Amino acid sequence: MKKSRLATAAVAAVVVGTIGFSVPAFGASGYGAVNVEKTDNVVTIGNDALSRTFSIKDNKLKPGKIDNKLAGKGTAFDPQSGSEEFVIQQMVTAERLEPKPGDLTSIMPGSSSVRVIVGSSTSGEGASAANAIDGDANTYWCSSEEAANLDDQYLVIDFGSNKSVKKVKYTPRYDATAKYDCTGRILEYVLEYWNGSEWVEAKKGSFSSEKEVGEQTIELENEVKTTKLRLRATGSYHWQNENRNKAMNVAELDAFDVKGESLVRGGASSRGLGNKGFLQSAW
Ligand SMILES: [Ca+2]
Repeated sequence: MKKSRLATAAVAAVVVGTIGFSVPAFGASGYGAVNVEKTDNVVTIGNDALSRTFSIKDNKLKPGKIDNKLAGKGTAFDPQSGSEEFVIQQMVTAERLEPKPGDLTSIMPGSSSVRVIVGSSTSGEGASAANAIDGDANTYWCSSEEAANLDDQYLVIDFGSNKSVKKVKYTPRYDATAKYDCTGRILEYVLEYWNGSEWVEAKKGSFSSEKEVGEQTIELENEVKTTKLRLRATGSYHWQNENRNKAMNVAELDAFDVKGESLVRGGASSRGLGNKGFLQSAW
């Protein structure tokens, strides 16, 4: 059995291609416009001259009956069972920004790629979301400094598949002068995991406020199985008191299983996903 992977959005085009004629030519031949109709799991494409049905049951595209209406009754053709079949695969839908040149633009469902999704990013240069999981403590992501509070600020790590998480390590932004006391250093946090339908609190607590203390560990009492982790700040540092609790920064965030293996950096195919859901950079 021949199988091809198709994006749902391209099914109509493929269906027409499978029929073996072009829509404009067929439509202009005087036998009416070509209509595409879908009833339950059957798609019918055709006009007064010719039509063909396709089954899309079980997310598979399977060519069905060809009906040559011009030749009169009895000229319908049913392909043999299993003659040809395509797998229909849904594309991921997401709000997207236009990608920069060279960036990847779509993510296959079930991909093993690790993605980062954030509530916002500061307009400051070099603070993109991808920096939070690039393995380099010298690069960082920081949420918008324009925010009035921390309510809409978060960083999600999407593993792309189910993982068992036992601990998480957070490293704040570092600066040679301020040390770890940079804008958005997280002082109070809530760590949540996705249970398939909603976010569930895994742990909340405080990070050290010592300016010399960098990487800190959140150890979970019991491992949680999840596809996504979300880190939210409920308290954060700013050198001006009035600007505290408005931004959060992450130089590095990593999650580990019970054996201590990184769930973010474990695979060579890991990727950073930027603001609002498109891949910003690869490493
Ligand atoms: Ca980094």
